[in-house]
Amino acid sequence: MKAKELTDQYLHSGHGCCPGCAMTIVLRTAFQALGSQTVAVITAGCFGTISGTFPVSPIKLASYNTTFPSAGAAGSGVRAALDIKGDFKTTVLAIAGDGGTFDIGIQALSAAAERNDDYIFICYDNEAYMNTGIQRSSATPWGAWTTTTPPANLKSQPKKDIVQIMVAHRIPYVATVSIAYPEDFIRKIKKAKETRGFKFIYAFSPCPVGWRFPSEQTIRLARLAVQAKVFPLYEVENGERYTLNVEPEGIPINEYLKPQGRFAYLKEGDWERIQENIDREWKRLMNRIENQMI
Ligand SMILES: Cc1ncc(C[n+]2csc(CCOP(=O)(O)OP(=O)(O)O)c2C)c(N)n1
Ligand SMILES: [Mg+2]
Repeated sequence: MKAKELTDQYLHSGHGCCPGCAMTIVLRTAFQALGSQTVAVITAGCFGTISGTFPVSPIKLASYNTTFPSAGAAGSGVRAALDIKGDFKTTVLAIAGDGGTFDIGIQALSAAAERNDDYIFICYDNEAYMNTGIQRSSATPWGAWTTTTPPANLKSQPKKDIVQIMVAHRIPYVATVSIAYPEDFIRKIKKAKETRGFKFIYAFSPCPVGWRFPSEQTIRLARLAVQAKVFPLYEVENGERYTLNVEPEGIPINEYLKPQGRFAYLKEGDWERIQENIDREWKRLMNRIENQMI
C-alpha cells in the first residue's frame, strides 16, 4: 500500500458507536481500501444511526441513507444513475447488517445479485438486531442468548448460510473477511473493486454489548472465530472456484465460546454439539475447495 492510502481516513473518530465495536473497524478498513471515489449506500442498523447524524456525520464519503430492507435496490439505483452520467469509475458500496442482509434485505439483495449489477454489497454480521436492542436474527448462532431468545428459550435454529445463498447466484465474487486479518481483508476489497458485476463481502463483526464480552477483546474474538473454524476465511469466484485464504489452527470451540456471556446458558453436551456442527461445516467447505463445486 502507498503511504497516502495508509493515512487517508473516511470514517472519523468521535462517532457514536460503542467502545470495541467491530463494525466501525470493518467499514473504516473497507472505505480505506476503496478510496475517495466511492458512494456508500447505508441502511438502518448501527451504522445508519452513526453515519446519518446530519450535520455531523463521521463519514467522509458521498453517502445515501436508505430504508432497512432496500440496500440491494438502492445500490442498483445509485449504480444506474452513475452509469447514465457516464461515470463508470466510482465504486458503489452498499452496507447492511445481518438483519438487513439475511432477513429483511434478502429479496432486494437477491434481485441485485441475479441482475449481476456492478457494485459491492458488504454485510457486517454482528449476529443480531443490535441497534434495536439485541433481538435474534437468522444470523444468530444456535444456543445464543439474545433479548428475544432468553435463557429458558435460547436460539434453537442454526445460523443461515448466507455465503452459500450468495454463491448459488453465480456472482463473480464472494469473500469472507475478518478485522483480525486486515491484509487479507484489504486485498479482497481491492479485488472486489477491480471485478465487474455483483460482489458480496461478508464481514464478521463481534459486538461487545450484544455478545457480552469486554470491549478490548474484539480483535481477539475475531481471530478466535477464524482459528476455531467458526468463520473460515475464503473466497468464491463465479459460483464455483473456492479458495481458502487462512489455514486455521482448529482450536477447540470452547475457547471461542467461553469469553462470551451470550453463550453462558449452554448446558452440558451443548458445546460438543456445537463442535460437531463446526466440524461438519468445515468438512463441507473442504469438500467444496477440493472438488471446486457447490
Ligand atoms: C421496515 C423496518 N422494520 C424495522 C425497523 C427497525 N429497525 C431498525 S434497525 C433494525 C435492526 C438492524 O439489524 P441489523 O441489520 O443486523 O443491523 P445492526 O443493528 O445489528 O447493526 C431494526 C429492526 C426499520 N427501521 N424498518
Ligand atoms: Mg446485526
